[in-house]
Amino acid sequence: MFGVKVWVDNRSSVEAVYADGTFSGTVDCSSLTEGIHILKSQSYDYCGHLSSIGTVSIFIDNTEPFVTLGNPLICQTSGNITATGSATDNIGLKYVVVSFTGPSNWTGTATLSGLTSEDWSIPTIPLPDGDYIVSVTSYDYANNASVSDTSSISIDTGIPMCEITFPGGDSVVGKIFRIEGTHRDTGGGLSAGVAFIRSVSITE
Ligand SMILES: [Ca+2]
Ligand SMILES: [Ca+2]
Repeated sequence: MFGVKVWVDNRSSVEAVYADGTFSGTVDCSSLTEGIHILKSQSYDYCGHLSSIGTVSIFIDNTEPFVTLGNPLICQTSGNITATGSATDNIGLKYVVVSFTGPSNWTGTATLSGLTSEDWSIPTIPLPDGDYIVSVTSYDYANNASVSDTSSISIDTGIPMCEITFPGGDSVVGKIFRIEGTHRDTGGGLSAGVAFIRSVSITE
């Protein structure tokens, strides 16, 4: 019988998988308090010989980080989008991932800045027109993850157009006359079609 035992502090051990001079396994510390603990390992052989106990100091972090999406992304008239926000953790942030889901998807890792690494931002990214859902996920060094509230954004680079189609130019009209026109737009703003102005009163 030979193998490796791994345990935390003085609690019950788990048997680690031994293979080719290395060992690996999973240690469940969900019942332990946050903070500093000692991870220990010891190997044993067929004759019952025991190795010295190896120790590693670990910090158990069960607290999820917190992340927010900063600048309100309501309606962008440019397809070049950026986003900023903040994130915090009790120990430290590992990274922040930002995702745009819509007509074209974009996912990238934000840049953390500031003395406390609490501010994040993404570079300017080009996205085609349409409606997008933006979400931000932060990870700490223990791989605890936290997702921000999602935000919606409409990217609309299409400029609306409006023109009078009736009466035509140089028309002779009475005091009261009918007017017709069309408006068109792209990018999720006005919908294409024909609009009728029901009544207009013009005074000098
Ligand atoms: Ca944490
Ligand atoms: Ca538009």
